[in-house]
Amino acid sequence: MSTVGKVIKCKAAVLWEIKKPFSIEEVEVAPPKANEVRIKMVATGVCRSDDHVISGSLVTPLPAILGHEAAGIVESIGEGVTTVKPGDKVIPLFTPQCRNCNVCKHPEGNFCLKSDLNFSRGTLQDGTTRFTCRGKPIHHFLGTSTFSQYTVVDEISVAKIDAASPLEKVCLIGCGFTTGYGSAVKVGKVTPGSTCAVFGLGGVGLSVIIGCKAAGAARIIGVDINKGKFEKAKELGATECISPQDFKKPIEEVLQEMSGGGVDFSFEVIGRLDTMMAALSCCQGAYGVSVIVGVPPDSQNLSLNPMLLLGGRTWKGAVFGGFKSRDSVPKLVADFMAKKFPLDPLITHVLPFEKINEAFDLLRSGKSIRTVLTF
Ligand code: CND
Ligand code: ZN
Ligand code: ZN
Repeated sequence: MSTVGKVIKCKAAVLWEIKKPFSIEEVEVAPPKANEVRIKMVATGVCRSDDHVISGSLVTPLPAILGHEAAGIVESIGEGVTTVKPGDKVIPLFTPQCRNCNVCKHPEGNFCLKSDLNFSRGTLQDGTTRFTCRGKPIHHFLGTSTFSQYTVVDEISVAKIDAASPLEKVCLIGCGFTTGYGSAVKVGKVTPGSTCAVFGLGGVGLSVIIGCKAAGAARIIGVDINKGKFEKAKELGATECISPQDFKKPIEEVLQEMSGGGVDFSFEVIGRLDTMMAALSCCQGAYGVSVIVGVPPDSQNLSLNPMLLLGGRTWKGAVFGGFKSRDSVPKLVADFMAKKFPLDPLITHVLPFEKINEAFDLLRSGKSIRTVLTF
């Protein structure tokens, strides 16, 4: 029986309050309104940004259905939707691309003004939600909410992808891979022969390494306090790996010495203020480029001596690897299908969706890179 136009009852992982596990609930998912798309989820990755919500360091209205790294199949579309149709394989986009705002019209910008990261409303673009649980409206997260068997997204937050693509792998193109890879090739613009330092060797940091290698970096130094991450980092292109805990002096000094005065490119892929400063300081003072990829703790500031920048260093950051999402995601999926980059090494665990709390425990204990939850 067709579900088009009807409310769908299905399972979702609801986060009722911070610092608590998800609760698997029956939720009601309303049909898509105009310019919206309802998606049957097939696979979703677990990214540290979702965990930042649980820990309270990334603030979004609760209760909510989190999840922002996924792939699925369009179940139905609302009035006026032209870019996807029922049956299409799609990736939901936590950074939308409205194609009308100043950012979307700028050749370099990708952080569309319609992104919910700007407002933290926890709704779709029309300001309302499509989820209900136990009679209560449940918030969306970043316009994606992929920890649900069905979700509704705005048309500006979804990209159609190759019908032959394996959704349980390309879901990583919805965040981790793209964010890391783009941070190297598009935001940092890593150059051939350069020396790079990557702070944080999780799914996003390892994807930065894949990008640095693809861009032709000669040396890629991985930095992590969990030495269990070193082997995979080397497999993906790191030429050396170090732990700050093995040195008495600050890690930025160690990296300056290792690179003869400072690395060309550094990336912070953890989400901590101290490592953001270390990453900035370790890059060469006249031409080094440091990129913030990690999501910092809510409402905290850094103070720095402007001399760090006066000599010519560049300090920048980006969401979603600087990629314009709707334009780039289908191309990245095509590149994956053409074997231009790997995703398999990033996927260490595959679990049924119901085991979502186990997946987060694996992430927190440092045992997983990416766990893919399948529906
Ligand atoms: P994950 O937790 O898998 O990796 C972080 C790594 O950092 C782990 O290997 C830790 O061992 C390591 N680490 C922790 N503390 C330290 C420390 N003090 N010194 C050195 N290493 C340390 O996280 P992930 O790869 O999923 O995500 C990384 C960050 O990227 C995180 O902050 C996440 O929120 C952010 C992110 C950003 C964006 C974006 O668009 N900019 C999108 N998604 C995720
Ligand atoms: Zn826009
Ligand atoms: Zn993410």
